Amino acid sequence: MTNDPSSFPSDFVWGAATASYQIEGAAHEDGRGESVWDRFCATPGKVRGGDTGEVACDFYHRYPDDVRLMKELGLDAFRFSIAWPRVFPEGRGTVNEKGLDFYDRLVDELLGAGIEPFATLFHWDTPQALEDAGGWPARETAEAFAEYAEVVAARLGDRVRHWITHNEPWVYAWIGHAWGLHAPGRTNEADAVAVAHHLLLSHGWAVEAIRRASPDARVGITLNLAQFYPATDTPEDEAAAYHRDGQDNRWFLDPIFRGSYPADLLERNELVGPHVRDGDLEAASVPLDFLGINNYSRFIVAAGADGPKTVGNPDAQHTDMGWEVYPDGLHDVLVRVARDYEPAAIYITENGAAFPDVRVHDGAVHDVERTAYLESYIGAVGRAIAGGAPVKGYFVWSLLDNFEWAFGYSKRFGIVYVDFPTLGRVPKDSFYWYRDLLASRRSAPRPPSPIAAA
Ligand code: IFM
Repeated sequence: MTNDPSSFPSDFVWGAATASYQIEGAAHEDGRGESVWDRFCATPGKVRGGDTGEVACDFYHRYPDDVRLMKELGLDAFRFSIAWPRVFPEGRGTVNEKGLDFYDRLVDELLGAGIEPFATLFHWDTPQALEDAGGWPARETAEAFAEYAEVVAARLGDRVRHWITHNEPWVYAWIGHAWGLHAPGRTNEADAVAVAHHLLLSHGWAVEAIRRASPDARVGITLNLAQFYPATDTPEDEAAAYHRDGQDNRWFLDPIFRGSYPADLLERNELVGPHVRDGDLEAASVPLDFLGINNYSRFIVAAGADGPKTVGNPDAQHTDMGWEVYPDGLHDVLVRVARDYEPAAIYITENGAAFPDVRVHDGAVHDVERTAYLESYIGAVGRAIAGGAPVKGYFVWSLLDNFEWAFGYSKRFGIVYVDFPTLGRVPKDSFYWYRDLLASRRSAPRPPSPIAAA
């Protein structure tokens, strides 16, 4: 059996994850300001089918029902993000109390249901006013983020114990600023490097701000990490894989855990140099309580005439995102990060799969592939724990089908199906599988505690 209960500690946290723009809707309610994603969605041709997050899953209004679903699922924890433009409609300055009130209500609802809130401060919805003033390529945005972190932690820190500063800074920096496929849609490598630096810097400042406001807080950052495997064992392919690992993984892991950028990425170091001031890397490497890891797939890399190139594995199963299903990749990345960076703790803050789900005649969603995916990846987590990785929790992405960024509503990641025309929720078979897994963990026999045995 892949999911041996004994490989998961009894205090392992089982959760589900979401993000503000992807589920909340209520884009114009209670004083929320415009975010870069509102602007991006309103720009023709940027998001598939012209979809937007205006309504999304309407979680803003339906959260009590969704928390009831979470309770039925048996979640220990729920990961959500806070929409910065709800709290500061103009990015900084006057606080919008009604925006904070929403998260107050959500946190109380979760705690009332016995579910631990894990709050992410930034899951990509930068206030448009800050983008207009220079955005993340400008250092002032990092300062604004630290102010925002302090205000939110002061309001919620008496009840929220787990905080994540940023979600996937690589994605926000590169896909949003070099590739132009995400908001704010810039296409400049130098901007992406500056953004990454300011995200790292603001992360460090925010950790301090959260701890000032809430001394018992446990704070971390979430990175998208994947293993890069050389296509062959030639030195060229090995070097190509190491290079890609540097660009995507080490460019964030090294500053956070070692206080330096990886020296082998020469062009990147030239670009970042002008942005790095004395003390920045000390700030970015503030000791953390945990590292969040989002993982979905792996990459195979070969040396090419124009540099490293990612090659596919046509024999493997792929999800609706075109991502290879490769649970060993999660195992390998966990073991490698634990060995090379020794984080105090790791949470898998996202893992899951999009498949083209349909409701059949009985109204149910028989998402056999997602269930198999989750089972195999959770099995990989168990093996990584047995191999010494300090993994303390796992959050499935996602609780609900939701707005999948540039793909709009065309990709379904939820374990709960959302019928977008009616906004009705239909738990999929994977929901019931996850519910039963969580229930079986709770009832699994535990080794006698040393105190009881003494
Ligand atoms: O939907 C996203 C999420 O916002 C960040 N991590 C990856 C998910 C799937 O693409």
